[in-house]
Amino acid sequence: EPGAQVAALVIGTGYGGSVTALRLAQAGVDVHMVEMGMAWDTPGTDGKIFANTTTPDYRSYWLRTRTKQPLSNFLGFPLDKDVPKYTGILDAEEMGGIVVYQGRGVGGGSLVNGGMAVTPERSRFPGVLPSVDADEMYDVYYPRANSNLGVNTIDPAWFETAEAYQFARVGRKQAQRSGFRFTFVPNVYDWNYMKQEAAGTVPKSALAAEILYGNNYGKKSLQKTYLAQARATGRVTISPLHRVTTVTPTTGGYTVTIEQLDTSGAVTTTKTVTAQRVFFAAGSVGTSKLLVRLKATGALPALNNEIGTGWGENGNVMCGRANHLWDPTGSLQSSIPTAGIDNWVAGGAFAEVAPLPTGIETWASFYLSITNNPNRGRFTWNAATGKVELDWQTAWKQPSITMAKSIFDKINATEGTIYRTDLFGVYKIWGDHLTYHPLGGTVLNKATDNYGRLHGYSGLYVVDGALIPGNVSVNPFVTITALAERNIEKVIAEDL
Ligand code: FAE
Repeated sequence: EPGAQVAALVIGTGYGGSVTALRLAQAGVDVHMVEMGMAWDTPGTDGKIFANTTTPDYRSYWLRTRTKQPLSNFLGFPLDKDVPKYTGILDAEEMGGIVVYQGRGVGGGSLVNGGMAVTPERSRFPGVLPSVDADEMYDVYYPRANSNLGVNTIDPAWFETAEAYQFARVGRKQAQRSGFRFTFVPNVYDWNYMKQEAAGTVPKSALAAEILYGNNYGKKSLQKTYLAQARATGRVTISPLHRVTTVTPTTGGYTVTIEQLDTSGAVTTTKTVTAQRVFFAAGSVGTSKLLVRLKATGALPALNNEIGTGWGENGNVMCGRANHLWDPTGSLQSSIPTAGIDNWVAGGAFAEVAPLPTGIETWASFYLSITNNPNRGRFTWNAATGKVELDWQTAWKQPSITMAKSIFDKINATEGTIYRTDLFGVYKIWGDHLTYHPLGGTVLNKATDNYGRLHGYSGLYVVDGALIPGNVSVNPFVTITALAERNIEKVIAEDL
């Protein structure tokens, strides 16, 4: 309602936002969450809430008229197609030198991601978040995050026989023949549900190639975990299709301006509310862009000069390898990855053995590598266009390619195989134009204090992936969740 007052306003409903809302509500605070994407609780024209990865439709992309599939080509043929402009689930945000993929809707990235729930090796943690006490994280907050997210691991015996994981067994065999460490990767997908999918007793989701545009059954997205718990407190309300545009101080808190959108992306109403406290949880890109603009345009001029800096892409780079005809990866591939090749210490790369769930035999092995790319971008305000830009160049991925090659050049040499050149264009080996893991831009202990309190303003907090300085060494959402658990506990104890 116009002129409404709220105790706590949370911008965004991804990992950081969901943890924050739940813990505030449990501490007795009324919370209002504002989410620019849709609620994703109503079936579409085909009776399903989410579209399949193999058949993108109006639900698949955030306000685009043409799909922008991460794997853009197959056998040299472009795969993208026209779709109606709609407030769909996956944003392929083109930011100069990089396409940043992000989830849009209640649940944020948990709606579209692969569910890989990885806690970084403890020895690497000081390199990830140097100002954070590692003992506390590994004794308290990582276990709390894993338990609340519903993280579980594949039954190793089932893995050995499952038709849908032949691609991963081939990946293991080849990794081990080249002397690399192969590890199982935990997930928030319900592995028991997947077993039932394989047995044909329940509707299929992972085994029907659902992933990028949402998952209709077995994945425990935030809607089923943190957000369900938050709603059950009775203290949390969520407004989907509402986008925060401005936050500025007023007596007793902050005036927050919010635009209501229709499903074409048009603004139908503009509202203002007064919030005692505001928690920025719009994701690394969303939070950083908002704060850079608010600082530059005078809404929050006292924010410090660290705002917008220290952004990284978790060193993401993709590639495929061509296998021999006698090494098929299977026509049925689960869309949920379950394993990785760990060459972080020697080569700076951790590679997920990823599925290519096309429904046909491809003789390809596909990998998403997370690498120790040292390059960092920054967000800046362009007064002429009235937009925030990201300073990042595609060439800055070269270290990532070199690190990924530390794994795949060796596997190719051992196996006598070559890279695929048909997945990202014509004669293009490396998917170096994109990231799934934007991190940083409002870094902990720099733009904020060591618990996410923004310097310059009391009552303003950053609680999401924007706090993490660019790289986690593994998939990021467990670390984002655990850090949010740590920070909100401190804020509740000291600030309320
Ligand atoms: P996030 O989840 O992005 O939530 C931010 C929310 O804020 C979104 O719902 C936005 O729509 C909303 N928002 C933005 N701006 C506004 C505004 N102005 N007003 C209102 N709402 C706004 O942030 N990570 C893993 O650990 N394992 C994986 O297997 C994995 N796979 C991935 C696969 C894909 C295709 C993608 C795109 C990501 C994947 N990730 C994975 C990354 C992971 O989803 C991501 O790090 C987290 O979702 C980030 O969490 P945050 O809370 O920072």
